[in-house]
Amino acid sequence: MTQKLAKLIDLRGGGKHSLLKLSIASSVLAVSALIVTPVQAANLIKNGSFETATVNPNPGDFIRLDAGSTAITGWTVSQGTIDYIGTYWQASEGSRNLDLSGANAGGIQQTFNTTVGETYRVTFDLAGNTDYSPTIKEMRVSAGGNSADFSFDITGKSRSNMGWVSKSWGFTATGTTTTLSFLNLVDTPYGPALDNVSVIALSSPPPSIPEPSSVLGLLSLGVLGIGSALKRQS
Ligand SMILES: [Ca+2]
Ligand SMILES: [Ca+2]
Repeated sequence: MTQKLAKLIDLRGGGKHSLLKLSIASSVLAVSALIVTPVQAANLIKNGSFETATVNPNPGDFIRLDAGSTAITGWTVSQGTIDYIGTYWQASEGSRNLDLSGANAGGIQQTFNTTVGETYRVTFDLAGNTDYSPTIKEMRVSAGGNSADFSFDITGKSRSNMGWVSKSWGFTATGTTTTLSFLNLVDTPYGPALDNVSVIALSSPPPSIPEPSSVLGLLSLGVLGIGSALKRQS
């Protein structure tokens, strides 16, 4: 019996046990798929960590981008200039991030699909250019006709200890597309630093997570399937 079972579940073989193998494999796959179902809502922002672009800052360097630039995948520089930071200072996530000031107050934006009346949560990581004043960096996030201002104090921070903090804000969509915008509010070359942007729909239905009983049920079905198939083989 043990030998027979071992033989039956050897998926390398072919021939008469194919149907049984398919049945076992399907059960295992079905249960696996349920177990690995992701529990986080999808980020609606493309390239929220600024890791991909048509430019490639060298380590220890950065690249200045002008208004209108779409060099950073998914994003458009909306005003002034920004610095696309390579390894000049510590990123919050991955190896690239932004100084929302290039030589002057800059901004960046991205447009994505939304549902009118739906509420969304924006999260991002904020720090500041530690090279020079102002000590307090100020920036504005806006979407759906609303905005909120955030500040960051660079006191005690450095390029290797940026002190990144996570910020969040919510808005309700007024259109089928929404533009999320980040603006530097102080006209200086040493601006707020931005990384790790995410937008999720708050009222989207929770991902399908099966009750433990239904997982057990599926497992039982799989075992029953194997059992009856074994009987048929006897
Ligand atoms: Ca990043
Ligand atoms: Ca700068």
